[in-house]
Amino acid sequence: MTTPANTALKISTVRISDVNASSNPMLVSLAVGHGALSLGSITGVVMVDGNGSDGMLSFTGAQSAIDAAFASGLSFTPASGYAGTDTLTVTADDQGYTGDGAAHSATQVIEITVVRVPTP
Ligand SMILES: [Ca+2]
Repeated sequence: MTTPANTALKISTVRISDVNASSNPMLVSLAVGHGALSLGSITGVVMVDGNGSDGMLSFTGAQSAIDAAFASGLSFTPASGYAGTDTLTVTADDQGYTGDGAAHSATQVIEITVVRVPTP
């Protein structure tokens, strides 16, 4: 994904799925290296780290609530003046509610390129 410098990017390609989790809450962690993250709506999820200004967010919720939170719009705002590459890492952990008792996690990585905009 690509966004101009100093411009927020809506990320709609995050999909969390864990066939084992059913309605049990999963822990979702989001992290970027060079910017801030925010969600449009957090109805139905419980924020563990609700302040995305440091580039990290985490929350727990059932599958349907997590889907709704991502559908409401995940925004990445590059750090002021930053241009270059960044990586959004999304980790989902079923917290060991099902299966063999051990927590299982899945990670999705989304590459982001922040493009420098020529100043007039
Ligand atoms: Ca944070």
